[in-house]
Amino acid sequence: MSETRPPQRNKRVLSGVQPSGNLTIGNYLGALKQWAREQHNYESFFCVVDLHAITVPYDPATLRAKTREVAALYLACGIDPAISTVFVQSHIPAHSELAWLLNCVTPLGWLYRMTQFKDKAAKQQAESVSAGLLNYPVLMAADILLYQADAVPVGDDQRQHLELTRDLAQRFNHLFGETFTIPEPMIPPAGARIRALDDPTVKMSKSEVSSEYHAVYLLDPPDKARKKIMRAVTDSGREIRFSDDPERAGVNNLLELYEAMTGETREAIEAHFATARGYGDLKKEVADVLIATLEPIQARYHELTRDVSYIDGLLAEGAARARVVANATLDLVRERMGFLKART
Ligand code: ATP
Ligand code: LTN
Repeated sequence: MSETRPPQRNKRVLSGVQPSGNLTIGNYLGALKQWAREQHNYESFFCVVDLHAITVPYDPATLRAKTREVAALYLACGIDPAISTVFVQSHIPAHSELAWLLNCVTPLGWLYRMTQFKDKAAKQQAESVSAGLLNYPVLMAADILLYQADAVPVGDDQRQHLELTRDLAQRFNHLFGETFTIPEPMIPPAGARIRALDDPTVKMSKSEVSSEYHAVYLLDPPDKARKKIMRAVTDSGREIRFSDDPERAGVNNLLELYEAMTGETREAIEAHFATARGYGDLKKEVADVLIATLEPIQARYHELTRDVSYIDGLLAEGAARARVVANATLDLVRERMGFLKART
């Protein structure tokens, strides 16, 4: 008897962003820029993870508007819907169903340990922290494992969630037999953890905005983006060098932004700024590069959103493609877990 082998397929990536606010330059450099590059090397699935965005208090009308906006920004940042599958997570019920099934094989201790849960829970009244916030990483694991993704391009803050996804996939495979591909994190060498401009001790975030000068948004007009960079918190020194010193985190962050946007080496960047007169010169150049980075994204965004039905149509096509892959995995999971098949 000949051995049956799984059919050969291209390596896959899957990733997503929550429609929980305005996309920042951190989201672009940590995630979307990698997606646009890797879509040429992998069969790619990019979803707007709306089910994740409801794990903290939110407004329904804003969620709906942001879901479309985030999808349009994926395309504006260079995701090509002709080669990548772009869809909305809640359009594929398999995500919620697999999340439930995986919840039943996830030890609670793994979830209580997650730093994102601890951080986000600490910011709310204890009684208003939802069970969904605790289960958030299980839903993320379901997103990834449904598509049998080989790699997951994300920023550095998602490392721990990826580790949990891998542990969960291994546990499932061990309990029920080989089912899931074990995914690898794909974290960019530069720009994986952009810090807040108003407080370089914390991550730049789209939903936790401490002041008007916290983040540069992808849709900020050029003068606003420039003003935010010019006001970025630095220190009282003048040396323009990469540094791990927490006292110098502000300047380091500006240099990392420059590094991630230009793709130049750290040596070349330090040499370039060796003759600068002070942080003002650095800020001016970072702002120039930033505005040049945002300009084509914004132009494409405005072009794409002239007709909202265009985005909705693409999302329908994306969902149709994603559904086939997701349902095939879900069928296998149901069988492995011992569910009786419904007669059709
Ligand atoms: P929220 O504040 O709503 O929790 P967020 O801004 O952290 O959101 P997510 O939707 O959670 O954004 O993340 C989307 C992607 O962007 C993830 O891959 C994440 O790692 C990446 N990312 C988010 N913030 C940054 C940042 N400051 N630097 C680099 N990458 C980031
Ligand atoms: N938790 C992720 C968002 C996310 C995600 C995913 C990322 C949800 N599902 C699947 C990669 C793959 C975050 O960035 N906060």
